[in-house]
Amino acid sequence: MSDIDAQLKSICKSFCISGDYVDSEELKIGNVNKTYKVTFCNLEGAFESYIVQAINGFAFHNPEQVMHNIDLVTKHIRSKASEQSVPYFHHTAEQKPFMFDGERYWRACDYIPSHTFYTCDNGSIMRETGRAFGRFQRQLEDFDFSKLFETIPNFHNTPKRLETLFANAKSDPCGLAKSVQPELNYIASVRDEACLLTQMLEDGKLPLRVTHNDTKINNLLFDQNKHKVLAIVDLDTVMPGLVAHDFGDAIRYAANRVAEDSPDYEKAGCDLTMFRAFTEGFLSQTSAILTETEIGTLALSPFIMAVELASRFLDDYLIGNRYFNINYPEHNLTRARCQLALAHDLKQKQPRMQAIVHECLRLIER
Ligand code: GN1
Ligand code: MG
Repeated sequence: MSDIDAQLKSICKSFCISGDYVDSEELKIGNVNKTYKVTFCNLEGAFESYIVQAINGFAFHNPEQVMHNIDLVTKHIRSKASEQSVPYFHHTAEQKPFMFDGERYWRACDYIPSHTFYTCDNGSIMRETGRAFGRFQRQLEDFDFSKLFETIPNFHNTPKRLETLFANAKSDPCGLAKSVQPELNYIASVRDEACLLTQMLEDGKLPLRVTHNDTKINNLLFDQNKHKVLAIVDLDTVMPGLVAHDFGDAIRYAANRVAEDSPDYEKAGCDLTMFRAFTEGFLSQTSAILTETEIGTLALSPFIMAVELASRFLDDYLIGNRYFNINYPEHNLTRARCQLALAHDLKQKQPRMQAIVHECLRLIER
């Protein structure tokens, strides 16, 4: 048995998972944590698989708080007995949803056989994606967000993200700032607009809610027929936030014509048919709970999320790739350029996107 197999076996035993260890496979998903699918053979001879993850301690300084949030939110959602659920996390003999091996924090949840999308050009899948993230908002509408820790402080504080980027561009620890001057100039030129959500929150114009904060379509598990969402996963960043963060991030990722890190970034852009489908689904679940001001921020939010994430990728590139997992040295730069190309396109499409939000709303209210 390899070292990693022995380690995963022992971690699963700490979570009281019984049966004979069969094997493990590293899943190359997510940009932050390390993820394995681990299979056991139970006493009846059937295979049962689990997702075992090491929480990235650089991104999450307090994994116990991350698991506290996940525990509360998953219990709340499960109590609603909706058709759409969340994964079940196993507990140790001490009733903890995590274990610390002296170096890293680990957790284990049931593996759910399902289908995952990474991009989407199908209207009904996109509508279901909007419904799923909207349903998540609705399921948590009566949850008191003050029970949650802010596990990554200022996660969607765009002004702070930009300040960090410009400060690191100035100190320039790896001598790369000059090579990304056009990207820095673009971000500086859209600074006010990109900071609008944070500004409105500070001005008391927008309410805090419980938000997922990582609403990529690949964080939804679809049934094998690919029609319905079975579960919403990756609850690491569940925190108090703005509805526009979840809406905008979902569009930024799934309605982009190319992948988030595509080197073909001149092709990046928002597919408005997909935007409309997502918006229809999302508002079908949330129109009754959102304020008029919140609805007014939806069309701009994908632009804001694209600029914010571009600044995070660019910042990580400038400081030597310390936060995001990368597959090649310029990976973060490619990601940043792709997000900026998308932002440029989203800015031009603002009037049409605003009109689509209002058309969808009229359809639902009719
Ligand atoms: C990270 O690791 P993953 O893919 O779940 C990041 C998100 C970014 C995303 C971009 C904790 O999420 O904020 O939007 O990459 N998560 C954290 O793909 O920083
Ligand atoms: Mg995530």
